[in-house]
Amino acid sequence: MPRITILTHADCDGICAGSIALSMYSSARVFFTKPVSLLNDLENTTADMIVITDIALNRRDAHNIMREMERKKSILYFDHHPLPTGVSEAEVRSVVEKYVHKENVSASELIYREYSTEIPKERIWNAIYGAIGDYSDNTPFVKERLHNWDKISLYFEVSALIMGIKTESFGSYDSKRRIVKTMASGDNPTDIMGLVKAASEAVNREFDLYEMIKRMAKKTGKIGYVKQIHGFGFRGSSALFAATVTDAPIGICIDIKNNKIDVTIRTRDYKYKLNKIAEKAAESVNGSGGGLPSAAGARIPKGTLDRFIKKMNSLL
Ligand SMILES: [Mn+2]
Repeated sequence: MPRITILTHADCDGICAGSIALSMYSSARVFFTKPVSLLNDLENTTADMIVITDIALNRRDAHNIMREMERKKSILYFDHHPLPTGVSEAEVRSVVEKYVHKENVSASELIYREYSTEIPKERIWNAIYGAIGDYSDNTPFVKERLHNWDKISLYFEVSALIMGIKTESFGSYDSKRRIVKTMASGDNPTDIMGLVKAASEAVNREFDLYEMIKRMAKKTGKIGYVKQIHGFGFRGSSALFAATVTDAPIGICIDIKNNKIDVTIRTRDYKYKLNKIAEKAAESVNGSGGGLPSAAGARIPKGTLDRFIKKMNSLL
């Protein structure tokens, strides 16, 4: 039997897309990765076939990743992130067996549509959860199918998933792998022991977080920012609240550790293309950045934060 590995993102869309991939390839092993680790994880994967879902190509590694993809025999790649500058869809397509790429559609919808006739039809729920989690539930495909089910129940399920995985109890890759397996088998997020309780704790923490950010956030130019907010899953909310409380269009949450700085970027104004801004500002200080137009991130070297923020402001 061929050995199959699924490499997916550890957020809601990634978990849902991974669960659809696992419904299709039930013998596969599931691992989580992210754009900055994809190259390394690909190099270390020895499977005969690799399914990649919801992982962007970042500009720094894109060419090495494509070279590695070409070296591997069989790669199926489902993603919805914008391609980095200088990389074309045709180039990616030429190095993989299957490439399904479309922006403004969740990775979960993309992979579900590919396999819909081969997996149980209820897996559409997983696709809908991924789409809602990704703020991509306004596509014609998802909108039409939302009508078939009780929308409120689906939103409850996806809220349990998104908020639950923000807590320590579901922070590990092992616990997220358990969620992927449960959802691949046809169970729902609320069937996962402890997830609903964790989600309700996360909601309470998020209200507390807002109060804290109100006291801590500062503003420079068009950017509201906060530093060193603990709890990994809350960085996106922290960045957004930093924008909200400083009345800035853009908010960032800064996490400094050892010799690198992780920056999470969110906006309240969807006219900005945060992925492009993150990419350019990070590169100006020898870091790397990217993501989605409305939710992006960057990793930059220690000591470059002021220059990074200045560059962001000039790009804005
Ligand atoms: Mn994702």
